[in-house]
Amino acid sequence: MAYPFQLPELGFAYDALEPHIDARTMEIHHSKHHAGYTSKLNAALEAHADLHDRSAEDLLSSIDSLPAEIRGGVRNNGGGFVNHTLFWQVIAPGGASAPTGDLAAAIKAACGSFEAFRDKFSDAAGTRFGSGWAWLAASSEGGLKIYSTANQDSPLMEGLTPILGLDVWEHAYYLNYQNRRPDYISAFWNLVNWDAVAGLYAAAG
Ligand code: MN3
Repeated sequence: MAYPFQLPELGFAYDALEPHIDARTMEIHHSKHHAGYTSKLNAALEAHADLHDRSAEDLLSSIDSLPAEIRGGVRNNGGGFVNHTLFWQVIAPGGASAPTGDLAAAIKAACGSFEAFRDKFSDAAGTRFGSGWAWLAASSEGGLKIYSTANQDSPLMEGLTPILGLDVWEHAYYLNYQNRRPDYISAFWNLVNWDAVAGLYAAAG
């Protein structure tokens, strides 16, 4: 997908993730926040026709080579566009509770066990100060990195492919969880679409 970027549709209803993520939060998150990043990304790129054939992922991967006057706008809003597009892909109602196959083996190699991976990811999400994301990201060699970024920064900006992300901005959970970010993180594990994450991992190699 290239300019003009369009807000992707959710693959499920706003209330499909209840009780873990409530319908009102999903509606605002998708139709207001994600829509806002999308329109602001388009606005940043409007006068730069030479960039109109580039994917948002490609723009983030080469963020340092973009014109200085739009670098911040693409970093924040291109990041917001791409990060939320991924987020809606990797959460779903009623998925498998754990990965299988190559992804399961890579997680075990990186962390020792699935439980240890979950603890490490949850810790990254819980300790990110302020707004940001927790990530499971893959290198082109198949290695995995578990960490967090600030604001809308993407693993693409450091040459990694994000395959699982958790939004820990307050707008992602505040209506239902208020200040209880750890409860939101715990609930997230009920929603991970491991088939989608495995597909992204296979494509990243
Ligand atoms: Mn968000």
